[in-house]
Amino acid sequence: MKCKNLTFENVNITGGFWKQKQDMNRNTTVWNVYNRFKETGRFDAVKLEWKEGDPCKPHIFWDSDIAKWMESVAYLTQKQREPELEKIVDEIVDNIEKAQDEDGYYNCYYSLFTDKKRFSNRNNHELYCAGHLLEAAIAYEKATGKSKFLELMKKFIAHIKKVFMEEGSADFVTPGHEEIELALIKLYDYTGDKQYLDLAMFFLDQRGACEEPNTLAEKFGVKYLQSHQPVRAQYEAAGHAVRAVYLYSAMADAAARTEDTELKNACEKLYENIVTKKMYITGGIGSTRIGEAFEEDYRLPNETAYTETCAAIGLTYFCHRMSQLDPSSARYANIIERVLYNGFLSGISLDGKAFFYENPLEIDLYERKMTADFEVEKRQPITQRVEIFNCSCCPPNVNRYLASLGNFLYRYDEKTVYVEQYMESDADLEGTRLSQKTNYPFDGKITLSVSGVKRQIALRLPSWCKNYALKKNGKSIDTSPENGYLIVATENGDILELELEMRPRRIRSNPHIRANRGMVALSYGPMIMCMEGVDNGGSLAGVSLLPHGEITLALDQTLGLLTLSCPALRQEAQELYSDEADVKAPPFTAKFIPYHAFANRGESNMKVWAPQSSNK
Ligand code: FUB
Ligand code: ZN
Repeated sequence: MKCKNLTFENVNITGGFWKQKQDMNRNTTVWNVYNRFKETGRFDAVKLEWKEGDPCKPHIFWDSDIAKWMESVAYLTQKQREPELEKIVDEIVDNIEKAQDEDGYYNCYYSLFTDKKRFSNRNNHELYCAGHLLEAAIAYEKATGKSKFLELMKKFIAHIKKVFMEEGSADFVTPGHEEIELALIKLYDYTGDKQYLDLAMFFLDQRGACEEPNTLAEKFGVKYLQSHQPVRAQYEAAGHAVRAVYLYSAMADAAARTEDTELKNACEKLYENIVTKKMYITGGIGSTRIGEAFEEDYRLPNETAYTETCAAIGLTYFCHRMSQLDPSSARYANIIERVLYNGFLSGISLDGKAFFYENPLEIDLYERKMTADFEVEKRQPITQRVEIFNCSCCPPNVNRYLASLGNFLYRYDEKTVYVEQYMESDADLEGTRLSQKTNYPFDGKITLSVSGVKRQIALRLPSWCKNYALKKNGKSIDTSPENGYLIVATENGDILELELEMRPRRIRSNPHIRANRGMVALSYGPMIMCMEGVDNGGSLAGVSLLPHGEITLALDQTLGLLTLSCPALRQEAQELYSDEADVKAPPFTAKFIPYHAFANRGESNMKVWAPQSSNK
């Protein structure tokens, strides 16, 4: 038996930090996204009633916005029926059925704007929308048993197969925005029908291997669409970050199903390149607004970090798939954890109503004000989350992600269960039942009760954790990590207690990252911390952290989050230039909150990386 990822259908997150997020998603976020999408015409566009002169002109990828939202409803429904939401999805499906062409083609934008030629503009997202609709349709049939949506989408896929694979009659060969590849592999897994894997392989094999239009290359560079080289020769993460990680996810999926070693090798190289040279400490990726793209190695500016929420989500998809290609290593789950608690979660407000598309690591309100009206190159990220964007891909991605978070907790084969993430939960892994109790990430204690079929348990030792204690049925066990896991033999009824030492850490970055030279960041457990002006007297300009001295931990009752207090100095206002001896920098205690919670108390300066003082 190959190592499998346990899917969220077999995992219930029952309490703690993530249950609160999942409840918020079910009760608030999904509805909020629905209401904003409804007001802006996204749901009604499917009715094909929009006319020139009406408000809310439909956009080329609105189908993908509502598809991701429908996929979220499917995941929520899988756990607990939601009749009101289900009714909305059923109505949309009825409208899609009406709008779908005889030949199977469906896209509400092209059906409204009939003067536009289908499959003529590679960058117009028809295949991207098809992929998201397909993912939603699979999820909806699984959750409800209703098959209409998936039947419609299978008809659409048959049309796509005909146009692209059989006739070659489209004006391009591979999608401008990847997504359909991974959706097709989901359909292959769900139906066992190899034609869907073949179509996914066609899109992967053709990418970069044939001549096709790349109209944005002049503006965003030839790598923008990841078709500058055949995929098996791509070793460096490049171009539009969301497109890239969706592609790499599909490549990893394909490699796992076809045992294509060249594809696997490319995935390993791409993974390595991202996590060692192109990823922020928060797990954010895609550093530049220009082309929403990866930049050169180590170019990770903080204030202008683009780090789209969808790209963070996509990185975890890629890592999750990589763990199937390399099952014995905990490295992928470590990155997933980094993204989850930081660069993903910063994308949503604490009340679950508003979103960041960009997730910068520094806000300087003065600088921000100066550049607000600049052209795209210099413009900085917004400083407050909003409920909807013109290009609103991130909010429904957050919806579907939170609703299916259980996907990331466990992997297993006949011998071992790998515990990847620590969340209070119950899980059933073909005979082995696990119950996790934990207050993580508030502390590092995890109790795991094992019942049913016996398998050894591999507990991930997070990369940030230096000390730990492990007990089985109350007795200490002395075990060293193997590839990042603590492996324990278990029997029915065993109870494992793992205590991961969490302590505040001072982190330095690779000196090649110019923006972070001489800087230090603080973390606690999986959480990267940040300073906000609201806690630290407004300006953060003169604050430097002392290299030694105790960093203390506290609970902020209002935010419901852990905070750190770090000995620091604050340089007082002075003349433009002064002798060092004249500069006054009295001691000061800097307060840090988890990065993911920044910008929840109004506009504020913010910093993840702060200068480290040379004073003792
Ligand atoms: O193009 C569709 C989505 O909108 C992308 O994934 C995002 O980066 C944004 O461009
Ligand atoms: Zn997005």
